[in-house]
Amino acid sequence: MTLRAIVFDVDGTLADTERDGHRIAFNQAFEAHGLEWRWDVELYGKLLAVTGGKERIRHYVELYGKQKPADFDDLVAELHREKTRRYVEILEGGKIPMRPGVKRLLMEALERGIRLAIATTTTPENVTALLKCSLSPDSEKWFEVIAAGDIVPKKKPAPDIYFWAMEKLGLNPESCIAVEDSENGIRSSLGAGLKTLVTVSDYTRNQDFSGAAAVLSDLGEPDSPFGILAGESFGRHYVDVDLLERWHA
Ligand code: XBP
Ligand code: MG
Repeated sequence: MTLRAIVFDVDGTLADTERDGHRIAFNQAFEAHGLEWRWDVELYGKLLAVTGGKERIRHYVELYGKQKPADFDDLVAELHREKTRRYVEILEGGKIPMRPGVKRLLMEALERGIRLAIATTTTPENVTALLKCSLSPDSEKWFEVIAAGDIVPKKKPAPDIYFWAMEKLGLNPESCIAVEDSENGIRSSLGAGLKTLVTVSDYTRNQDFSGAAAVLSDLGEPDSPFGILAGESFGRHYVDVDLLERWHA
């Protein structure tokens, strides 16, 4: 079957956003609300087991026995709004670059008429800001479908966000390939029936990627080859549309 579309995850895949982006923004929101909660690099790695920022805050409070105020639901919602504001500010500061090969692959795909989409659990404003600040001011329109955040109630690892994106694209999962960085992400994309390429990030390197078409360090560039953690790279050293077609076939 012909490859018609590439569906990208965002956090960890398009850019390394978690440690120096989302994590910092959560801590800033806690501080602004007079809370002593702080997520260091290691703790945040554990909390990433739960996708979705609001869900992650709740999980932390449950797991670490933090005291819940009576208006806990409102607090979570307000903390998360504040966190989103702070995260967008960080992106606007221009300090979170796209990962190697991302811009090159996106542009090649567009030139070759391969359709682009996004399937992420992060908040839609975060995606827009990342694309605008770190990729290109007009890059939101490179993507035909942006499936993000609470648009489906069940976040990754549930396949729902990919089902939603497939429906909007009007494509079968067999004609698409997903690019993910995490175990939760690949469970979601494989669950929806998409072949999946994994580019690992620091937080996800040791996770279980069984079922992946290949597992790489990153997409690579012509002058900076990817590392292969699993799968076949057909003698190639950076990911382009031809290589995606090989994995997809
Ligand atoms: C990663 C996530 C997100 C972010 C935080 O999403 O789980 O929840 O960590 O963003 P993906 P929000 O890898 O699917 O892009 O606070 O906006 O949820
Ligand atoms: Mg991810």
